[in-house]
Amino acid sequence: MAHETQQDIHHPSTKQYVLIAIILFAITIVEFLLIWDRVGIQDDLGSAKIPLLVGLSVVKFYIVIMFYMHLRFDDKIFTRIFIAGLALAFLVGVALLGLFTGLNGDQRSYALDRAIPYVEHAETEKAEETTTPAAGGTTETAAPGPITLTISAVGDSLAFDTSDITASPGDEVTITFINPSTANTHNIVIVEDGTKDAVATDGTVAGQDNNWVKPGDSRVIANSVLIGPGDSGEVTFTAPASGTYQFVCTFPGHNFTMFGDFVVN
Ligand SMILES: [Cu+2]
Repeated sequence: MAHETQQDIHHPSTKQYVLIAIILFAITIVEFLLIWDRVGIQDDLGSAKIPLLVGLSVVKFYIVIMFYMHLRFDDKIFTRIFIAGLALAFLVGVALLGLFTGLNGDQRSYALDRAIPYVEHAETEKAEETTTPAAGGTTETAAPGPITLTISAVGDSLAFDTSDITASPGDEVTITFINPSTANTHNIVIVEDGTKDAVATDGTVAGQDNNWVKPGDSRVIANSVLIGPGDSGEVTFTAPASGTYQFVCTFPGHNFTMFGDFVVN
Protein backbone atom coordinates (compact mmCIF):
# COMPACT_ATOMS: atom_id res chain seq x y z
CA MET A 1 0.00 0.00 0.00
CA ALA A 2 2.79 2.42 0.81
CA HIS A 3 4.26 1.98 -2.62
CA GLU A 4 1.20 2.41 -4.79
CA THR A 5 1.99 3.57 -8.27
CA GLN A 6 -0.26 4.59 -11.11
CA GLN A 7 0.18 1.22 -12.75
CA ASP A 8 -1.31 -0.55 -9.75
CA ILE A 9 -4.56 1.31 -9.91
CA HIS A 10 -7.29 0.97 -12.47
CA HIS A 11 -8.52 4.10 -14.16
CA PRO A 12 -12.26 4.34 -14.70
CA SER A 13 -13.65 2.51 -17.70
CA THR A 14 -15.52 4.32 -20.46
CA LYS A 15 -18.72 3.00 -18.92
CA GLN A 16 -17.84 4.65 -15.61
CA TYR A 17 -16.97 7.93 -17.32
CA VAL A 18 -20.38 7.93 -19.01
CA LEU A 19 -22.05 7.18 -15.69
CA ILE A 20 -20.18 10.08 -14.08
CA ALA A 21 -21.27 12.36 -16.92
CA ILE A 22 -24.90 11.33 -16.36
CA ILE A 23 -24.60 12.00 -12.62
CA LEU A 24 -23.11 15.46 -13.30
CA PHE A 25 -25.87 16.19 -15.79
CA ALA A 26 -28.55 15.07 -13.32
CA ILE A 27 -27.13 17.33 -10.60
CA THR A 28 -27.11 20.23 -13.06
CA ILE A 29 -30.78 19.59 -13.87
CA VAL A 30 -31.60 19.69 -10.14
CA GLU A 31 -29.66 22.96 -9.76
CA PHE A 32 -31.53 24.42 -12.70
CA LEU A 33 -34.91 23.38 -11.29
CA LEU A 34 -34.00 25.07 -7.99
CA ILE A 35 -33.50 28.46 -9.63
CA TRP A 36 -35.90 28.44 -12.59
CA ASP A 37 -38.78 30.70 -11.58
CA ARG A 38 -41.29 28.79 -13.76
CA VAL A 39 -40.84 25.69 -11.60
CA GLY A 40 -41.81 27.75 -8.56
CA ILE A 41 -39.49 26.04 -6.10
CA GLN A 42 -37.15 28.98 -5.84
CA ASP A 43 -39.66 31.23 -4.04
CA ASP A 44 -40.53 28.51 -1.53
CA LEU A 45 -36.89 27.88 -0.78
CA GLY A 46 -35.97 31.53 -0.34
CA SER A 47 -32.37 31.94 0.77
CA ALA A 48 -32.21 28.21 1.63
CA LYS A 49 -31.44 27.55 -2.03
CA ILE A 50 -28.02 29.12 -1.62
CA PRO A 51 -26.55 26.44 0.72
CA LEU A 52 -28.31 23.82 -1.42
CA LEU A 53 -26.69 25.12 -4.61
CA VAL A 54 -23.31 25.45 -2.91
CA GLY A 55 -23.62 21.86 -1.68
CA LEU A 56 -24.52 20.55 -5.15
CA SER A 57 -21.61 22.49 -6.65
CA VAL A 58 -19.23 20.99 -4.10
CA VAL A 59 -20.43 17.49 -5.01
CA LYS A 60 -19.91 18.17 -8.73
CA PHE A 61 -16.52 19.76 -8.06
CA TYR A 62 -15.46 16.71 -6.02
CA ILE A 63 -16.56 14.26 -8.73
CA VAL A 64 -14.78 16.22 -11.46
CA ILE A 65 -11.45 16.56 -9.65
CA MET A 66 -11.50 12.96 -8.38
CA PHE A 67 -12.41 11.24 -11.66
CA TYR A 68 -11.91 13.56 -14.63
CA MET A 69 -8.80 15.13 -13.09
CA HIS A 70 -7.65 11.68 -11.87
CA LEU A 71 -6.81 12.83 -8.35
CA ARG A 72 -8.40 9.65 -7.02
CA PHE A 73 -5.99 7.49 -8.97
CA ASP A 74 -2.83 9.59 -8.77
CA ASP A 75 -0.27 9.76 -6.05
CA LYS A 76 -1.58 11.40 -2.86
CA ILE A 77 0.94 14.21 -3.28
CA PHE A 78 -1.18 15.65 -6.11
CA THR A 79 -4.26 15.71 -3.91
CA ARG A 80 -2.28 17.50 -1.21
CA ILE A 81 -0.94 20.07 -3.68
CA PHE A 82 -4.46 20.61 -5.03
CA ILE A 83 -5.99 21.05 -1.58
CA ALA A 84 -3.16 23.40 -0.53
CA GLY A 85 -3.86 25.60 -3.57
CA LEU A 86 -7.60 25.50 -2.92
CA ALA A 87 -7.11 26.46 0.73
CA LEU A 88 -4.81 29.31 -0.27
CA ALA A 89 -7.35 30.61 -2.80
CA PHE A 90 -10.08 30.43 -0.15
CA LEU A 91 -7.97 32.31 2.40
CA VAL A 92 -7.07 35.01 -0.16
CA GLY A 93 -10.76 35.39 -0.96
CA VAL A 94 -11.64 35.76 2.73
CA ALA A 95 -8.77 38.23 3.22
CA LEU A 96 -9.99 40.34 0.29
CA LEU A 97 -13.54 40.38 1.63
CA GLY A 98 -12.04 41.37 4.99
CA LEU A 99 -10.68 44.52 3.39
CA PHE A 100 -14.20 45.85 3.07
CA THR A 101 -16.14 44.07 5.82
CA GLY A 102 -15.04 43.11 9.33
CA LEU A 103 -15.66 39.67 10.83
CA ASN A 104 -18.61 41.13 12.77
CA GLY A 105 -20.29 41.96 9.44
CA ASP A 106 -19.88 45.74 9.74
CA GLN A 107 -18.51 47.57 6.74
CA ARG A 108 -15.08 49.03 7.36
CA SER A 109 -15.00 52.79 7.88
CA TYR A 110 -13.19 53.57 4.64
CA ALA A 111 -15.61 51.37 2.69
CA LEU A 112 -18.51 53.19 4.34
CA ASP A 113 -16.94 56.59 3.64
CA ARG A 114 -16.81 55.79 -0.04
CA ALA A 115 -20.39 54.51 -0.07
CA ILE A 116 -21.87 57.64 1.53
CA PRO A 117 -21.84 59.96 -1.53
CA TYR A 118 -23.91 57.52 -3.51
CA VAL A 119 -26.62 57.30 -0.83
CA GLU A 120 -26.75 61.07 -0.44
CA HIS A 121 -27.02 61.45 -4.17
CA ALA A 122 -29.97 59.05 -4.34
CA GLU A 123 -31.76 61.16 -1.74
CA THR A 124 -31.17 64.52 -3.40
CA GLU A 125 -32.21 63.01 -6.69
CA LYS A 126 -35.57 61.99 -5.23
CA ALA A 127 -36.04 65.37 -3.62
CA GLU A 128 -35.50 67.03 -6.97
CA GLU A 129 -37.78 64.67 -8.80
CA THR A 130 -40.65 65.78 -6.61
CA THR A 131 -40.02 69.43 -7.41
CA THR A 132 -39.34 69.17 -11.15
CA PRO A 133 -42.89 68.47 -12.40
CA ALA A 134 -43.58 72.21 -12.08
CA ALA A 135 -40.87 72.81 -14.67
CA GLY A 136 -43.00 70.98 -17.23
CA GLY A 137 -44.87 74.21 -17.92
CA THR A 138 -41.83 75.64 -19.73
CA THR A 139 -41.79 79.04 -18.09
CA GLU A 140 -38.78 80.64 -19.71
CA THR A 141 -36.88 82.71 -17.22
CA ALA A 142 -33.92 83.93 -19.27
CA ALA A 143 -33.01 84.03 -22.92
CA PRO A 144 -30.53 81.31 -23.88
CA GLY A 145 -26.98 82.51 -24.21
CA PRO A 146 -23.41 81.36 -23.99
CA ILE A 147 -22.33 80.45 -20.47
CA THR A 148 -19.02 79.23 -19.15
CA LEU A 149 -18.68 76.91 -16.18
CA THR A 150 -15.47 75.84 -14.54
CA ILE A 151 -15.19 72.59 -12.69
CA SER A 152 -12.15 70.96 -11.16
CA ALA A 153 -11.13 67.59 -9.80
CA VAL A 154 -10.16 67.67 -6.11
CA GLY A 155 -6.41 67.01 -5.91
CA ASP A 156 -5.73 63.32 -6.28
CA SER A 157 -9.22 62.41 -5.03
CA LEU A 158 -11.77 60.80 -7.30
CA ALA A 159 -14.17 63.70 -6.91
CA PHE A 160 -15.30 66.88 -8.60
CA ASP A 161 -15.12 70.10 -6.59
CA THR A 162 -18.82 70.79 -7.11
CA SER A 163 -21.87 68.58 -6.76
CA ASP A 164 -24.16 70.52 -9.07
CA ILE A 165 -23.99 72.90 -11.99
CA THR A 166 -26.89 74.69 -13.63
CA ALA A 167 -27.80 76.13 -17.02
CA SER A 168 -30.94 77.20 -18.90
CA PRO A 169 -32.44 75.28 -21.82
CA GLY A 170 -30.74 76.19 -25.10
CA ASP A 171 -27.70 77.76 -23.41
CA GLU A 172 -24.45 77.34 -25.25
CA VAL A 173 -22.59 75.76 -22.32
CA THR A 174 -18.81 75.57 -22.20
CA ILE A 175 -17.45 73.58 -19.30
CA THR A 176 -13.79 74.08 -18.55
CA PHE A 177 -12.51 71.08 -16.63
CA ILE A 178 -9.29 71.40 -14.66
CA ASN A 179 -7.48 68.27 -13.52
CA PRO A 180 -4.94 69.19 -10.82
CA SER A 181 -4.21 65.54 -9.98
CA THR A 182 -0.63 64.33 -10.09
CA ALA A 183 -1.68 60.81 -11.02
CA ASN A 184 -5.25 60.45 -12.24
CA THR A 185 -6.69 60.92 -15.68
CA HIS A 186 -10.34 62.04 -15.84
CA ASN A 187 -13.02 63.12 -18.23
CA ILE A 188 -16.37 64.82 -17.81
CA VAL A 189 -19.47 63.37 -19.41
CA ILE A 190 -22.98 64.87 -19.30
CA VAL A 191 -25.60 62.12 -19.22
CA GLU A 192 -29.32 61.55 -18.77
CA ASP A 193 -30.42 61.42 -15.14
CA GLY A 194 -29.73 58.14 -13.36
CA THR A 195 -27.60 56.71 -16.16
CA LYS A 196 -24.09 57.61 -14.97
CA ASP A 197 -23.16 54.09 -13.85
CA ALA A 198 -24.61 52.38 -16.92
CA VAL A 199 -22.85 54.87 -19.22
CA ALA A 200 -19.57 54.30 -17.33
CA THR A 201 -19.98 50.53 -17.57
CA ASP A 202 -20.46 50.73 -21.34
CA GLY A 203 -17.59 53.22 -21.52
CA THR A 204 -15.28 50.73 -19.84
CA VAL A 205 -16.15 48.24 -22.58
CA ALA A 206 -15.59 50.90 -25.28
CA GLY A 207 -12.08 51.47 -23.95
CA GLN A 208 -9.56 54.23 -23.54
CA ASP A 209 -9.38 54.94 -27.27
CA ASN A 210 -12.99 56.10 -27.08
CA ASN A 211 -12.26 58.27 -24.01
CA TRP A 212 -14.14 55.64 -21.93
CA VAL A 213 -17.42 56.56 -23.63
CA LYS A 214 -19.41 54.24 -25.88
CA PRO A 215 -19.56 55.82 -29.36
CA GLY A 216 -23.10 56.94 -30.19
CA ASP A 217 -24.37 56.37 -26.63
CA SER A 218 -27.85 57.97 -26.72
CA ARG A 219 -27.72 58.68 -22.97
CA VAL A 220 -24.68 60.92 -23.42
CA ILE A 221 -25.41 64.59 -24.05
CA ALA A 222 -21.77 65.66 -24.31
CA ASN A 223 -18.35 64.49 -23.23
CA SER A 224 -14.81 65.77 -23.01
CA VAL A 225 -11.79 63.82 -24.12
CA LEU A 226 -9.53 62.32 -21.46
CA ILE A 227 -7.74 64.99 -19.48
CA GLY A 228 -4.44 63.87 -18.02
CA PRO A 229 -2.84 64.88 -14.71
CA GLY A 230 -2.16 68.62 -14.59
CA ASP A 231 -4.09 69.30 -17.79
CA SER A 232 -7.37 71.03 -18.51
CA GLY A 233 -9.87 70.82 -21.31
CA GLU A 234 -13.20 72.10 -22.54
CA VAL A 235 -16.46 70.62 -23.67
CA THR A 236 -19.10 72.74 -25.41
CA PHE A 237 -22.70 71.74 -26.00
CA THR A 238 -26.22 73.12 -26.11
CA ALA A 239 -28.11 72.70 -22.85
CA PRO A 240 -31.00 70.24 -23.32
CA ALA A 241 -34.62 70.67 -22.16
CA SER A 242 -35.43 71.49 -18.54
CA GLY A 243 -34.70 68.72 -16.13
CA THR A 244 -32.02 67.10 -14.08
CA TYR A 245 -29.04 65.47 -15.75
CA GLN A 246 -25.80 64.15 -14.37
CA PHE A 247 -22.14 64.82 -14.97
CA VAL A 248 -19.69 62.04 -14.32
CA CYS A 249 -16.13 60.91 -14.91
CA THR A 250 -16.34 57.61 -16.79
CA PHE A 251 -12.71 56.61 -16.22
CA PRO A 252 -13.20 53.01 -14.96
CA GLY A 253 -14.18 53.04 -11.28
CA HIS A 254 -14.36 56.84 -10.93
CA ASN A 255 -18.12 57.04 -11.58
CA PHE A 256 -18.95 55.85 -8.04
CA THR A 257 -17.56 58.98 -6.40
CA MET A 258 -16.92 61.41 -9.23
CA PHE A 259 -20.25 62.80 -10.34
CA GLY A 260 -22.82 65.50 -9.74
CA ASP A 261 -26.09 66.92 -10.98
CA PHE A 262 -26.44 69.10 -14.03
CA VAL A 263 -29.69 71.00 -13.59
CA VAL A 264 -31.33 72.71 -16.52
CA ASN A 265 -34.11 75.16 -15.61
CU1 LIG B 1 -11.99 60.41 -13.11
